[in-house]
Order: sequence, then structure tokens, then C-alpha cells
Amino acid sequence: MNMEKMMQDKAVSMYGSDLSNCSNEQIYLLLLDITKDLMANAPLIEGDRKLYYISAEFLIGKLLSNNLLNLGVYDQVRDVLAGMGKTLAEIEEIEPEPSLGNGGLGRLAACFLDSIATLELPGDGVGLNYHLGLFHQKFENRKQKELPDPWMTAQSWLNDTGKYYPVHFGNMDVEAHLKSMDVIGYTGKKNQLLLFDLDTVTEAIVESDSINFDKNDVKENLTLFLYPDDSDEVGRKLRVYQQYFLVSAGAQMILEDVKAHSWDLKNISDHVVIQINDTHPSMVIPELIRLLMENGLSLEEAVAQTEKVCAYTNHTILAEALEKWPSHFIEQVAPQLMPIIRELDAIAAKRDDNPKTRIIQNDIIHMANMDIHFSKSTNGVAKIHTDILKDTELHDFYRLYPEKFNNKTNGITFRRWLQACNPQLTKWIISKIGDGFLKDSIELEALKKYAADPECQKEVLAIKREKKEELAVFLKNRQGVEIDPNSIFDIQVKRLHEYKRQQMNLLSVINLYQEIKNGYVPEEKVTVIFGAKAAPAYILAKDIIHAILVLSDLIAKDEVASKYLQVVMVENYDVTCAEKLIPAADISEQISLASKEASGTSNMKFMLNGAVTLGTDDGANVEIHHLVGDDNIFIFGVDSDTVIKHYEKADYHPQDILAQDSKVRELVDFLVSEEMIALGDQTSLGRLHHDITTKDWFMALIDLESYMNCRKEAYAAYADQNRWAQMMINNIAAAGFFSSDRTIAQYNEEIWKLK
Ligand code: H53
Repeated sequence: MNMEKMMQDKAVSMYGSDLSNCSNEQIYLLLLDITKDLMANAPLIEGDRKLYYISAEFLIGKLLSNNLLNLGVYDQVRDVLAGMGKTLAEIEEIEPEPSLGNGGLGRLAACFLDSIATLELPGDGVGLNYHLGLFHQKFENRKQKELPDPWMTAQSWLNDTGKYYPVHFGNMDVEAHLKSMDVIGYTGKKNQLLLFDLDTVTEAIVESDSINFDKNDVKENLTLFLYPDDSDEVGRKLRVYQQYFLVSAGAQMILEDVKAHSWDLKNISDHVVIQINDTHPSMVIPELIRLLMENGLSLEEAVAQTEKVCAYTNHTILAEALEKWPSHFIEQVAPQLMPIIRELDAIAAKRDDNPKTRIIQNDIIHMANMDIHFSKSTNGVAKIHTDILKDTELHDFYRLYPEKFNNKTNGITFRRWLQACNPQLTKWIISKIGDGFLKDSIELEALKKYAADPECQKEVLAIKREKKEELAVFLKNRQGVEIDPNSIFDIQVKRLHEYKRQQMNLLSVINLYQEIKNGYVPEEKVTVIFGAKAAPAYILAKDIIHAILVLSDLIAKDEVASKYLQVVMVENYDVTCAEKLIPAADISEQISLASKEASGTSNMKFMLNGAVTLGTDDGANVEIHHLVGDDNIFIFGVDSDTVIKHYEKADYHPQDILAQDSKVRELVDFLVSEEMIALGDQTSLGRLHHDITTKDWFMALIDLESYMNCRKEAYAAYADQNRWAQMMINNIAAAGFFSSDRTIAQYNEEIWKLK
């Protein structure tokens, strides 16, 4: 294939002009067209059995580079552009990032789609097409402001299938319109991401400059936003409308597929597997049963088949994130499901007399309970997480169905998180160990023998330096912030949540700031970078963002402190940003309260790009720790058993720590100091201070002291650059286990069993 000629011809046919005269936007659009054509011609992956990965989120990121890479034409396009004095990165700036996800859950789904197609397994993603996405984060007066994120443009990766599926709500009927995107694997074969939408949705009902809209008119608002505000009842009901819309259209589409293959619905479980991603799509279980019964199966047959078709992944132990809906909501939104859910609850009661495993409790429907009873598999997403599910959180279910429980430690696609975002490091690895690791990631282990080699150490440090400079340029362009590539880049990027303890990071930065003010001269300058969106109704999370932004400005204004310390909060943290931040990081902050982070996946991306983890023994950090050994990671904090016992005994009180430790007291009180209040909002800072001093539900203070010490150790270790580079190489060498190709192969061997 002659890429230059293809691009040249497209330029003529699309714009009637020579390629050399095209603007970046024109080049982006012609590449979009060429890539879509190539994908349209790629063979669909088919088989006798098919997976549907159903999820509220698919955080797919920009697609141009990735699709070019998987089509095998990335280098050609890069070279044609280079001949014109342009880079792919410049061209990709034009592409809007689809706003179809929030955090780890959605990004995992996107990595999985890439690996499913790469392993040539027949499996499609099923989700919703949110017009305005989650939200676009803006900082105003040092606070988060939410704006609509209109990511859909006239020309995009979306295709219109022309297909519609009727969805019957209690009070109205609508038509789900199926859109699709091709998902191309690394071997050039494809699956699809299937996204339902509603034609009557009207973006104009959203107020300008906010994400407020009339939540009552479902026909106009159904697919406007991912996770519409649920602080009131109409908002919560809107979420149920979205969920039923997704599963009803999804289940109809699946049955249509089954019929098109002339597969027997009575044996649907021979041909179909549905992976339920968290509890948002759980209603697919009763909906599938209902539709199978409409197609002639008895209740018993439909239940038995559905239990064999569905598999459930649990992504959190936080009760707040497990969907529970009052039965009157379902009565109103999808009344046809209630008799089935009641039947399922009765069957559950027959299987177990423990009231805690019932589906309906006090008129509340517990989706996770329904998932576990009526699917064939329940998996956690990291070893420690699955153990906690079995031993504590879901222990009653584990006793009932030990054979259903299994672990699938998460993974990430190396195509996006190494090859596309860090071509320099990819090239270096290939120069040392060949390119076999691109197909079999465990081959990265061969890098270990280079860890102590001073020449190799120099080379990886030079690559890190280049990525730090690239990040500096990116942040300057995107946000007008200047950062110093000579400093340590110490980065925490993830959803904002108290359990992830961005507030503990903040308190530790306050400590460093105060020490510098008191005359301490750090050996290395540090740039502490945060990136996080807070759920619009999560007040305390927004207070934490405010405190970070205030502290950032406070330090920047201080002539002395700013020589050694800078705090940056990136605005609107998204996949595009992550692809720049992660390759540039020296330190990967993974500091959740032990037991609370189910897995985490940024921890894997950071290590693959040569950052060293500073973290707790939580989620997949435990497995990283095990793989790299004590010498290549900085671990601190209380362990998960201790944390779980504190919750059981309700004996953790921040007041105890504050009374004993005057330094901690001082750091926390700094939040409401005159300096902070001079730049910040007293109410917001006061609320955060009050919470940490009286409640601290996620125990930021329990680990603060050990965190600060460990962070200092990490900074000291950085000063010995050879030793540091050795740690970097050891981390890269151990990252092979975390390829999502490995995760998907395990899902397939143990749950999906696709050919
Ligand atoms: O899912 C990730 C985990 C991570 C967990 C995250 C997650 C969400 O992003 C959203 C909702 C939810 O219940 C869980 O927090 O630990 O790595 C993928 O499994």
C-alpha cells in the first residue's frame, strides 16, 4: 500500500487540492476517511460463540494513532507527515476525545476491546452514546466547574447502522438507534463497539455554561450525559431509564444476532456470553429472561440459560458504587421487569435462607445480589480484591457459590500505553530484546539483565528526560503552565475520591512547603502533579480540588518555596492528558487506603513507562510489589487487614491521632490558615478541615506520617540517578504480566470459552 499516494488522492478528491497545501484539520479528516475505509474492509472476527461486553462506560480516548498502529500503517503515515514537516501528534490534536467514560472502569473496557480483537476473539462492546459525555472540567476561582463536553462532530469514528430497537418504558415507548465504531485488533481483524442512542435527544435543553437541564423529559435528555446528577429523585430515575434503555436494546440486539446465525434460543448459552461490567447493566439479566420467555422459553428454561450466559465483574467494595434501586422506580421505568425480579428473588430465597443474599430487601433491589445469583461467574479485578470479596464483602455469597468466584487481575493494552504514547521507549526496548514482547508481553523480563548496565541506565534516563520535556510543552500549550523538566515529576492522576487520598498527598505537600519555609533545602526540585475530576454532586471531592488549587497558587507566589516545589493540577484530565503525563512520570502515586482500591490500572501504565511506584499494599500494587521486589518500589502504610478491623470495630478516630501528633495537627490546621483563606473559600476549606479532623472516613491521617517518610526516601533515592534508572528498568521488565492480552486470555480460558 502506498500511503503517500492514498493521502495525495484523498486530498484531491476531498478538497481538490494538493496534500502539501492541506491544513492540519484537512489532513486529520482525510486520514480519518482513509483509516475508516481500511477498517471497513478489515474482516469481522466471527465464531460459533460470541461475547458481549456490556458497560455504562467506554473511555476509548482518541483513536487515530491506535487504529493506524493496529492496521500496521502507523509508520508509513508518520513518515509521509514527516516529509511535510508535520507529526502525527500535531494532527491528532484536531481529534476530539470521545467523552464516554469516567475512570478506570471505562478505560479498562476500552483496553479489553483492543485485546479481545487482537486475540481474534469474537466480542463486541455494548454501551450508550452520551452526546455531552461526563463533563468538561474547567477551573474557575480555583474551583471545579462542570461544562458540557460536546465531543461528537460531523465526521467521526461513529457509523450509523440504520438499525432501531423499540424500548418500552412504563410511560412511553422509544426507539433505540444503534451506532457503531469498528474496533481493530493488532492482527488487522475487527470487532465492534455498539452504542445506543435516541434520536429525540436535544442538546439545546442544556443550560449554557453549566450541565443543568430539565431532568423530567426523558425523550429529550436520555443520552445527554454519562452519570446525570443523582442528588435528587428525578436524576436517580433518569439513571434507571438509561440503564434499562441500554440493556433492553442490547438484549434485543443479541437475540437478533442469535437468530441471524440460526442458533437455537433454547441453547443460547452455547453461543452467547454477556460480561456485565459493574452493576449499571445488571438489568440485562431479567430483561434477557423476559425476552427469552417472549420467544417461547419457560421461566425455568430462561433462567437456566441466562445464568449460563451471564458473567459479572465486581470493580469495587464500596457499597455506594453498587447499584440499588427502590422497586417503585423499576415499577415506573420498566414495570415488565418487576414480576421477573420477584421470581428471581423467590428462587434466591429457596437457594439460601440468609436474608442478606436476597435480591429484594425492604423494597430495594440489590443489583449485585441479582448478578451473583444469576450469572455463572463473579470475578474481582486484582488478587487482594477478590480475596476481600470472598472473605468479607461477599462472604455469604462465596459460601453459597464458591465455584462461581474467581480473580482476573486487570491489565492495560501495551499498544496504547507503550507503543503509541512512548515510541522512544518502545524503540529502545526493541533494540535490546527484539520485538517479541509486542506479541508476548512476558518477554519484557529479558530487560532485567540490562538494569545494572550504566550505558542502558543513561539511555532510559535520556528517554525519560525527553518525555518530561514533551510534557512541559504539552502543558504550556494546553493550560499555559510552565514546569521544569529538571525536577522530579511526582504524579497522581485518577478520579477524585476520598479513598484514593488525594487529600493525604496534599497534606504531605503542605509539610514539604513548611519545611522549605523553615529553611530546609531539598536536594531536588519537585513538581507534584494532580489530575482528577470530582463527581459534580460530591462536595468533599470538590473541596479537595479547591484546596489543591489554592495551595498550588500559594506556593507559586512564594519566592523561596517555588524554587524547590511546584504543584500543578491539570485541567480536564482525560486519556489524551494521561498519554503525556504517564511517560513523563518519575514517581507514580498509588496511595489509596489499603483494601479500598479494587485494582487500579494507572499503576500498571506508570510502571510500564519506567516510573517507580510510591504506594500502599492495595489493589494491583500488591502484585506489582511482588513482581518488582522491595528494592524497586516504595511501600508504606497500614495493611488491609488492619483497615478492615478498624471498620469492623469502628475504632478509628482522627481525633486520637491529632491529639498525639502535633505535627499532623499543624498540617491539617494549615488548611484553614490565614494564608490559605486569603486565596481560597473559607466555607470549602473549613468543610474539608472539619471532615478530616472529625471523621476522616478513609483514614488519610492513619498513614500520613509513614507516607511523608516514604516520599522523602523516594526523593532521596532519585538523587542517585544510576540506582534510580536501575529501578526504572526493573519496573519495565516486570510489567509484562499487566498486559490486557494476558487478562483477556484468562477471561477467555476460564469464563468465556470462545474459540
Ligand atoms: O474500576 C477499575 C479499577 C479501580 C476501580 C474502578 C471503578 C470505576 O472506575 C468506577 C466504578 C467502580 O465501581 C470501579 O475503582 O480500582 O481498577 C477497573 O477495574
